[in-house]
Amino acid sequence: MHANDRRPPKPGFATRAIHAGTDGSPDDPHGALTPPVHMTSTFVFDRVAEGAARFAGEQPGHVYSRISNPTVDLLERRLASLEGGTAALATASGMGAITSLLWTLLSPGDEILADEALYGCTFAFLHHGLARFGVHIRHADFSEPQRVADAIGPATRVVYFETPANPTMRLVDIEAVAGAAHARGAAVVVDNTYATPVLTRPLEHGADFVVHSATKYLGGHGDLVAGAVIGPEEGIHRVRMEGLKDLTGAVMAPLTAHLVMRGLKTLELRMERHCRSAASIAAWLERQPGVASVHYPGLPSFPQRALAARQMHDFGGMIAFELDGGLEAGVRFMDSLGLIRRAVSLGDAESLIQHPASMTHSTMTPEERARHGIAEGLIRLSVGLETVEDLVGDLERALRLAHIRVA
Ligand code: 4LM
Repeated sequence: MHANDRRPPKPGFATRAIHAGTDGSPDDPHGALTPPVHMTSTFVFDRVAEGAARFAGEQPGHVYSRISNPTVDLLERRLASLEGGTAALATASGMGAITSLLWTLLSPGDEILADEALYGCTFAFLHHGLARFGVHIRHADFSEPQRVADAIGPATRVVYFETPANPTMRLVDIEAVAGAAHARGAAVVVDNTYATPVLTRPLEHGADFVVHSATKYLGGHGDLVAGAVIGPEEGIHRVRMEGLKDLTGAVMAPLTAHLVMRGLKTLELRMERHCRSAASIAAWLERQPGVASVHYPGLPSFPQRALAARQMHDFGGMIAFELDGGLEAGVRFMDSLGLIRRAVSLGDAESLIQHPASMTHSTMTPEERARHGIAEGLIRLSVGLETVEDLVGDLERALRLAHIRVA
């Protein structure tokens, strides 16, 4: 750094996860360390003219908490900083984020091109929601960027994917797909729920918008449902004023914003443990003779290992695997677990296990799952923060009880 450069260096990720969005002084008249939770629906205008000016966008300031709220606003500034965007919009759920964004970007006659593997309710929103309102839905195998380039047509407005994808763990090369989409004038939306901004920042690779289920790693404690959209200032303003305010109304409550900010303080720390434990559990699972396949981006056997190493800072806390004996063996095994909880959702301190075909992806028909690469016997494990030896012990005991061969 030049000796005369007085600008402070850009704070690191963990510093921003704790402080971004504030100017360094307490946001509270009493000097409280943690920001106040502004539990209010509406905001008082001094005079009618002031209210009119705020409604017209001629004067800054809050109007009504379906549009903005100071506590939610602080979370939004923090999320924008962590994802490397200029603005963010917090929502009541991940689905609230996805629906608010896509209803803003798409009109009847437009087309959305999406990857094959997607969270089940996102798939359902496309096929049973948007499709009913005249939006055309198409899928391609996004693990091959050329297939995306070939599939984009003149009506394609949005290119949409998850990386790693729920539940298959397949990755998408964000830069290559964004290049193909932008060459044809389509906006790129990436669901970054699995990776989190600790591991991948899609905007830095050329994506236009990032969406999150903040219910998962961002909140991190299994005690809330929340979502977010991050992107450019103008685009986020449109999503706020059209998608959120008038179309979905999927507004985040101030107390939820407070809880997500509490979770964010330890996000980087938690991700380190999630990644370390998941890497050793994936390697252990792969060594068991009765385990037919393990899908984890950090394994040498993972087909997209090189892309994972290039695009992700670490390999995440999610593992998908199949057992010899398929679905029937998988059910026996999951029912034999003690410490690891049978539940949907992910990214919590508690390790959670679930069966996509009958749970998160039961929104798809068996034919749709087969077409989109989701095996009926696939098991999804969200590796939590418990002592890793205890998790391995639980998995080993359950494999033995289910009569599946262990090493
Ligand atoms: C689950 N997932 O997989 P809300 N995007 C992704 C997701 O995994 C989810 C959402 C959006 C699961 C929920 C039961 C990649 C959700 C939707 O649930 O609306 O916050 O997020 O187990």
